[in-house]
Amino acid sequence: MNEAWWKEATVYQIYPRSFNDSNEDGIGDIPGIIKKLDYLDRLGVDIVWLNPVYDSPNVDNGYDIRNYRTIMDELGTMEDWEELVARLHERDIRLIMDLAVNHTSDEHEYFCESRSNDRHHDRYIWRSPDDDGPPNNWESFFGGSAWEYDERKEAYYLHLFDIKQPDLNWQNPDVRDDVYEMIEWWLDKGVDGFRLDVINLLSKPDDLPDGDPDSLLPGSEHYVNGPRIHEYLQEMNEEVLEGKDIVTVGEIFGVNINEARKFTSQDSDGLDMVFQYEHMLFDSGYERWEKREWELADLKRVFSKWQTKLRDDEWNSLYLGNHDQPRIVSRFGDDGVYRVESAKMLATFLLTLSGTPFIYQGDEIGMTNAPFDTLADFRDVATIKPIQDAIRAGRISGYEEVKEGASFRSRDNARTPMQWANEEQAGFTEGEPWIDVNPNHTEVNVERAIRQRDSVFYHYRELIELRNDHPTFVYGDYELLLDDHEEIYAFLRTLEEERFLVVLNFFEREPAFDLPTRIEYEGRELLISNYPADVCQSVEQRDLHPYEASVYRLPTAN
Ligand code: TEU
Ligand code: CA
Repeated sequence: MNEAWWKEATVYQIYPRSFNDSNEDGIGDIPGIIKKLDYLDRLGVDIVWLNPVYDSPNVDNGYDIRNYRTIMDELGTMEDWEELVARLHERDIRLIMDLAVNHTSDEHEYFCESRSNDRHHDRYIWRSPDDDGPPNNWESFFGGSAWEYDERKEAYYLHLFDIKQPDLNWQNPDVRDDVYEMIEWWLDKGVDGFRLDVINLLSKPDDLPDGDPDSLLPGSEHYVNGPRIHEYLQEMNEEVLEGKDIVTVGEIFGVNINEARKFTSQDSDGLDMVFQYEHMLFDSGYERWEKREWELADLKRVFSKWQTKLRDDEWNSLYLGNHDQPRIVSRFGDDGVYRVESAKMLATFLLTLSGTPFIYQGDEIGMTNAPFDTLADFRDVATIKPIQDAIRAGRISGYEEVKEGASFRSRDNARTPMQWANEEQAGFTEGEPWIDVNPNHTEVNVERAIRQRDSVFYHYRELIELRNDHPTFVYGDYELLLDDHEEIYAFLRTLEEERFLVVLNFFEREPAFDLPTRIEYEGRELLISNYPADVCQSVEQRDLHPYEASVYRLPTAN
């Protein structure tokens, strides 16, 4: 058992634009975060992951970086950032920053030069036109060709994301050296680690071959874990990460567990953990607005694999949502009648598994998806552009046609302002928010959650405490029970003499719960539940309550 502080930690993800506005301009900012540190302390988290706060023209809310060493004006100053780190550290909370180095903004100094005067030409991926068309058929994550033609330069540049996010050319050692230097610079300023944005997309093959036109994302087969990816990450590790007391988590898109191992294994790339993507894909379809039904069997299959198949020197991250995904109660729970119960059930799931849990802001009060009645309600380029393109191409008649799926899947669901109180604009801002607050803030808000002893908030807090008190939840073995049950997800966590049983009902129905007879549960103790204790005492042969989540300590581990 290789112990580490970041394995035992609980992470809280802050999307700064939507967290708390301190100066009435409608945009969350760093001073706004500083005002809420008591709240984070109260929740009991150990690490904050901050989405990008660097200077940026904001086509992709900060993932289009213009200058890696300054803070975006709207979010505050470098002094504010320094104060944030100091205040967090005073409370023993560490800070990890977002490292987005697959691409920069097209307003980054080097891209401007590569465009206008050829200096730094090789830092980006420029290609001459091929028979008057783009160099290949690769498509952007945000829809349309991944190539943009520059009239003046008479060449195309590659952008896997927005037109204003040109991909860096990682083949160029100058690009890599700059990134390593920048990492050092932030480490010297006191950051405790990084979340590495789309880190497995850095390496593109030399000849840029066409992708399979029928695939979900033509071209991705060539740059997802491209030819030199592990070489680059090993180099980054050796140059700047290795041996430092920091934590790194790589976002790896479209990677199976065997591949993923190379990223986290200490004798390979040496990242501390990865965000795997499998459980984010099984309810999505070909189009951005497609919503497919998911089955509990899918969730069990994916989670059980990641719970059991990592080696001793490999580690897992745990997340159910983030700033790119629908709200977790709306997706995996119930955002209607059983909002509170299902939010607590998902919290129990997240915080009793092996790996480092990441809580996305607002999930700790059970925030839900938002309405988005018209296309104009959205702000996210990844939602708006594909719909506009489809309307323009005549593939759909208008937003109405795709509203149900698009409003469900939009990344903006996670980006509506944090709901602090039953006040104008949810207490997020005194001005006009950059994106509408969810109308249900009258009911779902922090103030109320803090007041009510049985709120989702306190459930998260208790689960975090439970995890801190029992290393079994962090390091113990995982064993799935009732494998084929369609509604109940139950598992054991065992470490030496300690054993816990976690029972989760993922639906509203009230299935009968029969434990396998080989499990010793005489003398069990209920540790936490989302229903009153007296109704959850018995585990053998009773019906579970809607969205029930109960955790028991079992007598021995044999
Ligand atoms: O996300 C990568 C990514 O693939 C997602 O945007 C994906 O398209 C989405 O999850 C599908 O629902 C990272 C960041 O998390 C995201 O916010 C950025 O937009 C993107 O990279 C580009 O930097
Ligand atoms: Ca502000």
